[in-house]
This record gives sequence, C-alpha cells and structure tokens, in this order.
Amino acid sequence: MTETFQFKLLATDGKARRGEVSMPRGTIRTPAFMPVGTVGTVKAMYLDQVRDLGADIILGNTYHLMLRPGPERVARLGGLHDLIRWPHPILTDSGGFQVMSLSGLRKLDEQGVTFKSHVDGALHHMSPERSIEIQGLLDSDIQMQLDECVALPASPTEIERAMEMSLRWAERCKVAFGDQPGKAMFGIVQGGDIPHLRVRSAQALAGLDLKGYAIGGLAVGEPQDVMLDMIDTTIPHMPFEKPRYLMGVGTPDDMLKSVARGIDMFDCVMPTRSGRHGLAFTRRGRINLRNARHAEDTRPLDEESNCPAARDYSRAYLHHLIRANESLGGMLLTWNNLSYYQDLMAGIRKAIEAGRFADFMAETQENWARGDV
Ligand code: PRF
Repeated sequence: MTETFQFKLLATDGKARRGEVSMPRGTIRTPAFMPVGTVGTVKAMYLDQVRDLGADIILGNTYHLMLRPGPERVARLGGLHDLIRWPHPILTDSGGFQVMSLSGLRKLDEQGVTFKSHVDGALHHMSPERSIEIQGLLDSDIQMQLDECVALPASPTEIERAMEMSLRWAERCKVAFGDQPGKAMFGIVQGGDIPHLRVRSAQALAGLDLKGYAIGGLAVGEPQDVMLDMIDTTIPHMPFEKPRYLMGVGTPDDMLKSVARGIDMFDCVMPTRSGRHGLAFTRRGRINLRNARHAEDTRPLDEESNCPAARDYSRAYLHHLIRANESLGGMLLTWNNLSYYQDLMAGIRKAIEAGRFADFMAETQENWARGDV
C-alpha cells in the first residue's frame, strides 16, 4: 500500500509481466483478474468470498450505478466501498460501453451521449466530464475515460471517427480528473481492427502521460486471432512502465494468450454470468452442468481444488440445482468459476516469477484439451 498510485514491475518473462499496482486502498498483484460487480455486487457472491479467492480489486459500472442508486446518493451513503463493504481497490468503467450495449442510445456526439435508461426509460446525458464526476462521487480508485467502443465489423470511417473522438474525450477526462495522487484515470485505446488506427490511438494517449492504459474495442465480435493481432500491434506503442488493461476479456485461453503479449489486467462477466447459466470452468476445461450426462455423476468438479464448490459437491447435485433453477446452483458455479479464474492468475504470476510462463501456458492448455473424463 502506498499514498500515491504506483506501478512496479517485479519480473518479466518474454513479454509477460509480473507487477504490482499500489494505491492507498491496497495493492493489486498483476497479472490480475477483476471480478465484475456491475451494480455494487459481484452477482451470487459474498464479497468476503471474493476476497478469500484472492481478488485484489473488483470492477463497478458508472452506467448502472448512475441510474440506480445514483452517484450523489452513493456519496451521501459514504461512497461505494463503504456501501458494499469492500474496502479494497475498485475500478469503475466509464459508461460508454454499457450505454452502447444496454440502453436505447438516443444521440452520440462530441458533447457526450444521450440515452434512455434501461431501468425506467428516463433520458440521461453523460459527457466525459460527468462520467469522471460520477466516478469521483463513487470514490472509485481507478477511473476510466469515457470512450466510444464500436462493435465489429464496422467501416474504417466509423472506426476512425470513434477513435479520434475517444482521444478528445481522453483529454477532457484528464482535465476533469485533475491531480489526485492516490487515484488513477486510465485512457482507452480504440481503433477497431485497423492497425494504423490502433497505433495512432496508443501513441496519442501515451502523450497524455496517464497513469495507466486500457485496450478497448476488442472481444466485440471479431475472431480471437484478430484480437491477438490488435494486441500485438498496440502494445509496442503503450508505455512499458504503466499498467495495461484489456477490457472485457475474457476466456481463460484469451487471458493466457494476452498475458503472453504483455497485458497486466483483465475483467470479464464470463465466470460470473456463465456460472449462473450452468457453465463451470475447471482445470480440465469447461463443463456444462445442464447436460443430462451429469445427472448421476457423483464426482465433484475438481477434487484437487481448494474451493468447496469445486471439491465438495457432486456434479449430480449441481446438475439438479441448475435444472431446477435454484439460486444455490448459480452461487456454487460462480464460486467455482471465480476460484478457477483467481487460481489461474495466481499460477500465471508464479510462473512468470519463475521464468516458466511458456511451459505453464502449454501445460494449462494441454489439461483443458485432455477433458474431464
Ligand atoms: N470500452 C469501455 N469498456 C469496455 C470496453 C470498451 O471498449 C470493452 C470492449 N471489450 C469492454 N468494456 N469503456
């Protein structure tokens, strides 16, 4: 823990990095996976459990929290950390991406976005300055610039327009954020699947000297190899001594391949959302507990796991709970999945420290391929 926001690189192994992001509320061991706590809850989990699994930071969403319960109310209630009982670091996404995916978007221009709430249909406006103001009211430790993320495929003109506007919004967010030594505002590289636009975006953001940088606009409909190519194109133009965050990614395989390319931080709804839908991530790959073949399988998901959800409950029972739509089914599978994701990141960190990340990656992938029989 430190008074100021800092990033320290502890070890590298090829392009993979082992580091620490420190701030007054705590230290994030990187590579890190941030569980998604959209509306102030990591769905189906107690935050004590999330902490016990090894999470150093969780993510919250400006868009959801501005609609409900509202940022001014959160501030009156003592800030997001106190409200949800998570005293450790919180990163908030800025809202642009969620406006795009969830609301009836009404208007997007240089000023910001006007959108219709998915909760009650009311019209709201969010500018880059208001996004930062909201993230401040939430008392978020790592705040994201407002950006425009274009779903792929998209036309080069559209991708370029959105990327250039996101750059101008980054400057406005930087001014709005000002000087807050214990906190950080990250810029977001956009540019779709067009290499020279990615380079332009990364270089211009690097010139703003922000405390960290994200890669956005990926995992939005393109194949994995396109995503990995864009990461390869972008990273050489991102500052080496700042944390790099790949937004909304991903599967365990996406994360291994991205760490291999120099990514430090991830967030994704996959372990939580797919857990509630009956999908389990394990050392031996994915298991869909809805499938009838599990109906009388007395084995646990993984007898070697430290997580009770993985170790102590039969697949037959998990299958029954999921089929019967019982909340315990989603709770147990979310617990299993977040445990798997955090264990994977811990394994990655250890492997980088030991200089054996490539071997760790190959072994992990072999185990997935071997399957669970
Ligand atoms: N921008 C923001 N949040 C995001 C994304 C983005 O491009 C993505 C893309 N995968 C996920 N979350 N602000």
